Amino acid sequence: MNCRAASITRDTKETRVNIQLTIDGSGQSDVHSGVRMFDHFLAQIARHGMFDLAVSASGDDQHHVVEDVAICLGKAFNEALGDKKGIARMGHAIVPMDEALSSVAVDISGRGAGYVSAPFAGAMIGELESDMVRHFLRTFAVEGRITLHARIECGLNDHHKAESLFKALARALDDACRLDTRRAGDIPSSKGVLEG
Ligand SMILES: [Mn+2]
Repeated sequence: MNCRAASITRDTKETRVNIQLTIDGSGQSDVHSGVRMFDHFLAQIARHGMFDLAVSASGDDQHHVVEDVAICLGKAFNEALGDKKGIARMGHAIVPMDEALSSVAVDISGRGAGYVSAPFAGAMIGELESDMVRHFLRTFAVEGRITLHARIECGLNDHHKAESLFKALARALDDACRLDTRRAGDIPSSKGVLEG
């Protein structure tokens, strides 16, 4: 099997981001964005998706850093999946964390769109602006050319709500990216192509 991996670098006046992603990994992560709570949530994607993920990011503003990490992570998935031959394509997960419950469904469709319902009680989760969770998911979906539906179903604690959402994202992506040997390398679309 080819190594499904990508390295993405983005260098602008606002941020510098480097991401290395291995789809068929072991859940290892090395994440440094300058926003510890964001690092914590990104690490969940690797750990529970069984991806290997290295993120190095810095910038002038938290909003810019989160946005540009989302852009680069989306591009990394899109590039690492290549022509998407043999992948399961769709995946979903419902993941609790204590009183919180989140659901994520993804379709690696070639059409990027994020539909996110993630209400938080407070403006901040640790040092992460709460609304950045929604912005991250939508930007990731667009750049990854992934159709993504993400919902916090219930919960009281904002940290629990966000963490269950990232864990559900991880499990859904793992499911959708897996190679289905029954497809024998076919592209899982009646059109014969998954663009992007
Ligand atoms: Mn936590």
